Amino acid sequence: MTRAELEARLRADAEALESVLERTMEALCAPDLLKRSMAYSLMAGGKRLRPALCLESCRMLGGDEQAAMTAACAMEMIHTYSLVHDDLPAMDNDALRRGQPTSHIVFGEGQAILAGDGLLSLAFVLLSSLDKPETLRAAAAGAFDMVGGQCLDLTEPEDEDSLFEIHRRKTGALIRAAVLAGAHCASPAAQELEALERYCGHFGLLFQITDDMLDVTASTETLGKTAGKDAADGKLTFVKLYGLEGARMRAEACAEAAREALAPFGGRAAFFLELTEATLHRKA
Ligand code: GRG
Repeated sequence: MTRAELEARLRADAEALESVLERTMEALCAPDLLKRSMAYSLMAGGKRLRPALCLESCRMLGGDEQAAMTAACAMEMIHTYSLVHDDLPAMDNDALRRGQPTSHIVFGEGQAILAGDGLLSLAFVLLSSLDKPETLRAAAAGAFDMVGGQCLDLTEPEDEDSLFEIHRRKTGALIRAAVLAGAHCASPAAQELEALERYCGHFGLLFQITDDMLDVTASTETLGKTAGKDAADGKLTFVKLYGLEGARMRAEACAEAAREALAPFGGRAAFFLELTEATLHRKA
């Protein structure tokens, strides 16, 4: 798969996702303010990475794409909830996300908390409608692990081991959940699941290391969130730990290990191979 083909596929996946998200939000029976605050963050764009991972792992294994689309919507809702809550004054206290003022700036803190609660709950309403226990279990485990990562992050890690542990949970768990939720919309063999889990471990770390690199190399405008915030807050990041060049080398090693993990899938892994390469060199 070429870079242009990858980008076209990501765009198509995102467009399909957004139209289902829009319909889902319109059909929602809830107070108008809650619907508006949930939709405000959910429909604000973003890379839609987790839905793409979910849809593409299902596709790679020849599964039920309609079920994967429902799971993909749920994954994006869980992800968006985590961003809304992470931006709250009690957490990371950020005013900009996905290129627009954060939920608590627009709706107030109470409503932002509820918008996140609503998104998380709705995700599980969708997942429970699927009658696919493994998909539900993968998403639930990922969401729970992510909360654990955030809990550890609030304790301000000081060493390398705790930084890896936090990001395995905080970033890695939802990426893994998205891939496995999609895979379970097919009938994956045990070896395929093991290979996907290995891939997710390396890809999740790659995604976080490049996220830390972008915090110091990219602009607020490009990122749609406040650039340089980690450094300004004195946070321990992979860049602080290894330096920019060291972080780049770690990212390359992660990408290489991620590619190796995909070997059992042969040509079927074309999307994931190119996504790994694109993530290594991402600019946003
Ligand atoms: C509040 C329970 C709770 C969890 C918060 C997601 C998160 C955990 C914190 C956000 C800060 C952060 C750097 C998290 C690591 C994961 C990450 C890189 C999130 C941003 O994901 P992108 O870049 O965002 O895919 P878009 O907006 O493109 O979807």
